Amino acid sequence: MRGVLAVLFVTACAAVCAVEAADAPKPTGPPARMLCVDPKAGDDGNPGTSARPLKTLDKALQTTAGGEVILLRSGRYPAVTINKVYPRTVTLRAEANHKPVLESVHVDKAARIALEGLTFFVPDARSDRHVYVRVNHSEHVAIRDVAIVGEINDDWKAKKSVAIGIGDSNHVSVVGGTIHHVQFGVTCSRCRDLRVAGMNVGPFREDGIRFKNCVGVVCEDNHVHHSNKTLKEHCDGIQMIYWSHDVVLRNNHIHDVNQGIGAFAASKQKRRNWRVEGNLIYNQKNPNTLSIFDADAPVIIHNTLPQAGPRIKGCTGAVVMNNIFAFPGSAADPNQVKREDYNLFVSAERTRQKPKGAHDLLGVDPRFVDANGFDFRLRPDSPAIDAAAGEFGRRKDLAGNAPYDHKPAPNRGAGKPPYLDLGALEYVPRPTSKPDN
Ligand SMILES: [Ca+2]
Ligand SMILES: [Ca+2]
Repeated sequence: MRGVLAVLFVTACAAVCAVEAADAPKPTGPPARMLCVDPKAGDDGNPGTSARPLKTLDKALQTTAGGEVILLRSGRYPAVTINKVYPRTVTLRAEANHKPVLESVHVDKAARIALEGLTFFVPDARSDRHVYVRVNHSEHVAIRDVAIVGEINDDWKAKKSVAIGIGDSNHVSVVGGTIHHVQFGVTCSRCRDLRVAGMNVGPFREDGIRFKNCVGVVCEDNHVHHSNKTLKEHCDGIQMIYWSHDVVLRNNHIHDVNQGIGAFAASKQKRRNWRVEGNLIYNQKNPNTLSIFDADAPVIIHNTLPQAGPRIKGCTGAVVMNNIFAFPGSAADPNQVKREDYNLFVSAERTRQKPKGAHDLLGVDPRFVDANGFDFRLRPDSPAIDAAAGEFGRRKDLAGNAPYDHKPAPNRGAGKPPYLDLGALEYVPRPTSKPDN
């Protein structure tokens, strides 16, 4: 069943990438100049053409004035720093059918840089805390389809490393890559306008994706899995330390971690404008599966927590709607929750207070396809189908499916559309040709 979800996620990631491509700024002016780098056959005295490539990435960066695509051919590249503000985007891209492998890229006080399709490796003589891609004091940086592979050996959990570390930067996107065997996957501190989407992160040691003191975060369609469960401390799929404002955590698939989504005590100011939508979290070690603390009016909708309830603490005016939870957890604290309704609670046990929504379902089996096999899609006879409040502008789910009107199920939901499903995965008929139907 993991395979089923894996297929779902390929679809989701493809959708994300398509959206991202559509959002990318359209090139203006003359076509981008190409500069070729070949660390084996190149020469820095060459003009950088396909027939006569440069040898080093440093030389290509010195040659660049802005707007170029630097095509990297197979080979190993030492650590490089990019510290120019370019007038047009400079793209470092793996040439087709080539696999350039880099030690690290440091984007420092720079602007308009794109990294595409690059692979990063562990240097032979590594520092104690290796950062593969570091972005500091920069803006308009796009990191797409990178592969960052840490040390795959018995002691990888003891090594300190950050796959992608972003600090004090604006307009940065990390889309569609793979990260594993590192301490932290993607960390972002004191940034504005961030997008982390379609990433596959795991296994990792401490946090998969982490935000601290950021404004304007979209974190969606990520698959974050397998933290180091032997550590007692906070090891979250997605962790938000201190405050961050204007945050969307949407359609993330998180499993086999210590904790799922953790937004714990914000000491200095309450979090503002949070939307936690459509996340599927299971096989967590600690009870902190979805913890939202110290937020003003967070909107918590369409999440599926088949083995847990949410923890809402120190919040005001929370909206908790359209979720599937194993049990109510602390979601029904009347002092913190403004609206709670249209949720399905599998079990009435461990209930601190009774759910207060008139349309909440309590002690009801959601009829997952195969809960033991971790397939948390809905069966066609699920009571969660066409039963949600449709007023929150829910679009596609984490499998890329739009709201679907299942004709045999009465539309018991409210608002528009009245046929939205509870939880993270919208029911859609599966192709009849598949053998498991
Ligand atoms: Ca539906
Ligand atoms: Ca229907």
